Amino acid sequence: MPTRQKPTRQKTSRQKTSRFPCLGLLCVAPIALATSVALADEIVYDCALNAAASTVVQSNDVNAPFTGTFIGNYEATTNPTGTRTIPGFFGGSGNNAIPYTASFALAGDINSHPTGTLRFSTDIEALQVRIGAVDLDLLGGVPGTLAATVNINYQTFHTVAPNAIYPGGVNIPVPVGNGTISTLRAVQTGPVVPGLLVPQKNGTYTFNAAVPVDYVVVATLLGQNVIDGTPTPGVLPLSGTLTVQPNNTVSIAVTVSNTSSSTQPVANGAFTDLALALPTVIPTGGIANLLMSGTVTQVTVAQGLNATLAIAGTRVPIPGDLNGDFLVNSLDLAILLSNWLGTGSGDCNGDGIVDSRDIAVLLSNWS
Ligand SMILES: [Ca+2]
Ligand SMILES: [Ca+2]
Repeated sequence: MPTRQKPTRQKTSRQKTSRFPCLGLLCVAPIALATSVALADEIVYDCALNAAASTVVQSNDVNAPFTGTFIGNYEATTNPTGTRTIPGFFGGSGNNAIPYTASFALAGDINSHPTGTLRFSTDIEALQVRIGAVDLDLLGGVPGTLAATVNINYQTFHTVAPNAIYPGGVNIPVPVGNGTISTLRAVQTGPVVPGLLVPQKNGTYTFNAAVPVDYVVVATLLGQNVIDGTPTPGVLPLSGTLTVQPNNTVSIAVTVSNTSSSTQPVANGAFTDLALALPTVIPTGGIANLLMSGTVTQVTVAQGLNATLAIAGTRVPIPGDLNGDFLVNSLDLAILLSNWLGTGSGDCNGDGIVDSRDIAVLLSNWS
């Protein structure tokens, strides 16, 4: 395929030097052309992920320490048979708040089919690729669910209804349902990222690029938004193979392998009266129904991302290319002039009239 690109370039150069139309009103044209030479061999493709053929395996390890108190769900009028909590091994009375320290843990893999778009610009002659406008939904719109556990540590207490003793000083893992990661996006920040195209066989090129992105994560744990979607700067490393195809398309196979870990403060992390079904310790086999209140102050998220992305790209139309052959030349100029002061084809800037402003657009993209 590189040899396919060459004739286009040579043709382009020839047109620049010998076939430029000489019109009186276009005497500034050579300057405009000179400034466009650097981009002459750049071909821009709008690209989209093929979700069915793309996979993401996301390994998660989310940990959020928190402290607070819990109390039995007994209530004299509304729940008189509920659990009561009392400090110590025995004795005491009433229903008492018991201090605890704990951590939420959320771990496991989420498999998804990602969606998204990005823009590839290639310059086959210069062996360069430029990557821009990356916007990937790594979950493909389908929230991922992980089992959540609370590891809880407290001073010795006992319960009534059921009658049970909870010796203090040990970590008790309690399954507490699911955590959900509802959003995982990577959105490019900053300008396009250049990469080197390394020619392979059969019109394919390999490349590597590190794209600066904001990762946007929304995660819910026990009904609380513990990661609220605040963009977090990161890097999306892309390694891939680009194949230039006929019909002005490209196919791109990309692999992503990345690990990250960060600790963020949690704003508004206070919660009250969260239902906690705490298995009894002595004797085992029962459930104490507690209401837990506390404050989550920070969350640590460690993630591994392994993805295979299948991407298809279609060449972006060139402003001023009025006949759609991806060249801007005298054929397009003829179309423009045939509609002079009219509307429709030739109105390159979309202002409703074909005039000298459109000539300027056409010339600035002259092949
Ligand atoms: Ca054309
Ligand atoms: Ca116009």
